[in-house]
Amino acid sequence: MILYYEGDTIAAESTPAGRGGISLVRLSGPAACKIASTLLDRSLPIAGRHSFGKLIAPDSSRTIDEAVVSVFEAGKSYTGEEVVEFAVHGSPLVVADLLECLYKLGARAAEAGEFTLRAYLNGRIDLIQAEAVADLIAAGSRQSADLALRQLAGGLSRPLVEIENLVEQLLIWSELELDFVEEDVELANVEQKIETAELAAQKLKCLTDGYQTARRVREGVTVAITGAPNVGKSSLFNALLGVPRAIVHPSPGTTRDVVQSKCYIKDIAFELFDTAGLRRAVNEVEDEGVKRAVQTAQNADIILTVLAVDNYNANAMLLDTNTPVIEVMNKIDLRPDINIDNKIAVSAMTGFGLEELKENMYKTIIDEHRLNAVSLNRERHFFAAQRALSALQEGCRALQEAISGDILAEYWRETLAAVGEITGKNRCKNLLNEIFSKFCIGK
Ligand SMILES: Nc1nc2c(ncn2[C@@H]2O[C@H](COP(=O)(O)OP(=O)(O)OP(=O)(O)O)[C@@H](O)[C@H]2O)c(=O)[nH]1
Ligand SMILES: [Mg+2]
Repeated sequence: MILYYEGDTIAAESTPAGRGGISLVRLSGPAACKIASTLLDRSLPIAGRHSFGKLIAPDSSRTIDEAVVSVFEAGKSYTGEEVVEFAVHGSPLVVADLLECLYKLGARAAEAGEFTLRAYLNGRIDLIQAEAVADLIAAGSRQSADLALRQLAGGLSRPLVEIENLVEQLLIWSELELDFVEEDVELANVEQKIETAELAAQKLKCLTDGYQTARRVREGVTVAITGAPNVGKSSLFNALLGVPRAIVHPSPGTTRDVVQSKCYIKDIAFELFDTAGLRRAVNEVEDEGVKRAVQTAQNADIILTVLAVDNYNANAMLLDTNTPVIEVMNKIDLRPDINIDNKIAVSAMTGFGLEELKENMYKTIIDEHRLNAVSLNRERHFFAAQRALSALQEGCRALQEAISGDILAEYWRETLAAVGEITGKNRCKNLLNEIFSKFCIGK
């Protein structure tokens, strides 16, 4: 991953590798038009327009393909640089041939995410918008795609800029007052300053309150299915998925490995984990299965603790965790009249109660009021926002206690640095590497 901007011209296929109707090859950088005009059998179209023509290999006069060539001028392209896009026939041979020619003419192969990295470095988008591009590409549900689109359109950047503006105002007041300390000049009264700091804190709090829900829309929810052997965990796993993914058998201790698969509930991805029955294991293999089951439950967002009407007192080892637990009483078909207290009655066999269980899983984890709110949605956003919030709150307290301007200014700077980390104002190489290395080539 290249983390510094070299000003060279980069090229890559932007459509997925393989055969198809069309493949798109993107070329970006100061030499894009010069390189492209060497290949095209006619003059390049003007910026914003397209031309249909033949691409000719410069060394052999061989036709590479017929292509639609589009030109975007610097400042008006995805990367912010001069960009040329070649829409060629979707043949891996043609694409390889074209890329080879582009490299010979001076372009180099783009790294993963490098087009978007350039868009960020050139100020076209901020870091959270760049993340939104990756999220949109990876989105597995309409909900997560909508979240990414809102973020890409600046839905998360705007409130952060508002917060920055408020804190910058506080910093200006503090710094100017320090300059005029002798004259005892007060540019704003203390109430005005507290009001400004509290407004910034309130806006930040709004963004962090919806974090868990937004993160789960983006990443999905992990669900560990646990319980004693033979209660029907694997049967329930299969029933929730709608496919017989895990082995079901009357003998206890059937499942050992953790089996994982995804289902969607109201357009939110739930990653289900079927685990080994919790009991004192009868052999080493099962023992390992039980360890993995416990570990899975400890890392999950929700634990489904499964009991069965014929195994009501099964001594499923209690899991010590703060994770929300939903108790499920399975095999209700065998004894429909049984008292289940506040457990959810289901039958993995007949499908009874599954809708209620899904509804319960959804409600346990998704705060519907926050579903469409603009919120931070990555751990890195959340931690930085918490740092910003605590600096802001310290600043508020200092204001109330009439602490001197230089200490106040430090709090405001700390807040700004933390908010800047979220939007990517301060370009931290390690962070950029981490974010952009997860992109695909060509994006
Ligand atoms: N009648 C009835 N039988 C069920 C139901 N769910 C599971 N069973 C039966 O219970 C037995 C055990 O089912 P599994 O799904 O393998 O149970 P498990 O909890 O995964 O068991 P281990 O992997 O051994 O821990 C099988 O014979 C299933 O057919 C149900 O809802 N009703
Ligand atoms: Mg099982």
